Amino acid sequence: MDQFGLFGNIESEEIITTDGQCTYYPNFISHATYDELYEEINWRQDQITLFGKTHNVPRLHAWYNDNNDSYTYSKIKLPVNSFESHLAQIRETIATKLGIYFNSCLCNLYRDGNDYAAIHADDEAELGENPIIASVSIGAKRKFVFKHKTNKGLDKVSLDLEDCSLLLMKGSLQHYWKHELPRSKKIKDPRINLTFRQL
Ligand SMILES: O=C(O)CCC(=O)C(=O)O
Repeated sequence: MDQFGLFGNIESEEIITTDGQCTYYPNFISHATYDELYEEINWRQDQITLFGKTHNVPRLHAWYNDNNDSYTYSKIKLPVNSFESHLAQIRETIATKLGIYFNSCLCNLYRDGNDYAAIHADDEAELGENPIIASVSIGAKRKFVFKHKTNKGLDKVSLDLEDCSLLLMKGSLQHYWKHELPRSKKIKDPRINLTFRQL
């Protein structure tokens, strides 16, 4: 059972309040479900072509959507999967605690610190004008960095994404800020990231 109701006190920290909003919720989900999610999610290794060279995407990923819609980012078209038990349970926890119901999830598996997400904004047109994205972390603690797109006077903002945490990005954040999960060779353990979205 969730410890907090929809309007209860949830431990949180404001990370960005200028040009969009980003809030960090440590200990958001109560159970570490790494093994179950690892088995349940239909992971893919895709390839990406940059400057004429083809590489493996530096992580595994998978796409889930209620309406059978596929998703394309970085010119990679991800086939759709249907929500199953553990992923659906985490979606319910988010709906109960934050009052937001998501119809989609982009899942990422970072096998160790060599896997990463390059700097980008989640600004695909299908996500709408001001997307709300709830990003759940399970497994190894990883650093996450925001960089403002135009205001060079603003410092980078970085935080550690801990096991069982949730990062909520909303408002105009994707218009003004890019984010990345840098490579970190010291990290040997895997991490699953679930970015719930509304398509
Ligand atoms: O793994 C993460 O925390 C970030 C993933 C991400 O940036 C994305 O899926 O757009």
